[in-house]
Amino acid sequence: MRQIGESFQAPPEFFSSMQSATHVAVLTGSGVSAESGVPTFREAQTGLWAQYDPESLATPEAFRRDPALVWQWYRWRRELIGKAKPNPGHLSLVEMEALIRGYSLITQNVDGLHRLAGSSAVIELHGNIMRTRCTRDGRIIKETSDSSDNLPHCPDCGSLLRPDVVWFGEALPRGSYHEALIAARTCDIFFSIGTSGVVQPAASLALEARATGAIIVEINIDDTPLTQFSDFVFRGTAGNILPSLVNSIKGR
Ligand code: BV8
Repeated sequence: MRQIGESFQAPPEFFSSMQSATHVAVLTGSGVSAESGVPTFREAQTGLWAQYDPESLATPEAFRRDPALVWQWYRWRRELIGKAKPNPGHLSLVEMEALIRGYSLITQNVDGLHRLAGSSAVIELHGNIMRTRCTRDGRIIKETSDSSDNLPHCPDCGSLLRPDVVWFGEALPRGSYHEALIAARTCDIFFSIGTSGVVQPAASLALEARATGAIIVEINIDDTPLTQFSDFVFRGTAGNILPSLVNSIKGR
């Protein structure tokens, strides 16, 4: 494993691997959106939400127990994310997509910032916080005003609506996860960017890629459980490292 700091140039073997790659898969986590002002998932929350652990709120049990509290949390996050703009990390991944013939962008993030940045084939493993769905039949619903209980209900069947995200204990969207697994198993290089590598099954995708001989590249500010399995580790922020990597690839 080659650990490269924020100011060092990537080694030549990194660029030769990129040049010969026919399929690159990228997995992103909340660290990629941190520089857009979106708090990372395990970062302490602020204000009213500082007393809550996101993992305790992002569950069907929490929603059953107190749907108003969970909706308040999601509305707070939606407002924050609504003001967020893609950062140089997101924009560099759009450029990388244009440089590589086969490219898959898999994200655990629910903020939609990759699409907003211009990435095309984004695989959203954990849904999208800006979408709302009916709890009865799962259809995506355009939210109207809240009813008397100050909660959004389906205009067709009256059932409670929920954010269209995957909560802990819920299965990932079958199609998205299958697509991500295929990308991990068929890529030459797998990038893991801005993720603590804790949440399953997303965290296992890098090991799936490694098992089929892919080169593993980690870009993160901290060590993670994946660091020891990575061929190249770029320690620093995605917003700094990705633009310099992509510019170096373009310049070759
Ligand atoms: C499932 C949507 C089965 C909601 C999210 C015990 C062992 C193993 C697994 C489990 C277990 N117990 C339970 C499980 C399963 C569980 C799980 O993995 N739990 C973990 C916590 C142990 N997983 C599930 O429940 C999944 N479902 O397993 O279903 C099943 C099958 C069939 C039928 C029924 C059930 C569902 C998981 C999805 C949960 N939903 N989000 C919402 O957002 O409200 S996950 C949530 O975590 C976000 O999506 C987030 O993206 C994701 C992962 O976190 P990270 O992105 O990694 O964020 P984190 O803050 O942790 O790390 C940020 C990193 O970035 C840090 O390393 C930091 O250093 C770095 N960083 C910060 N700034 C920067 C940076 N890096 C670079 N640049 C920077 N500027």
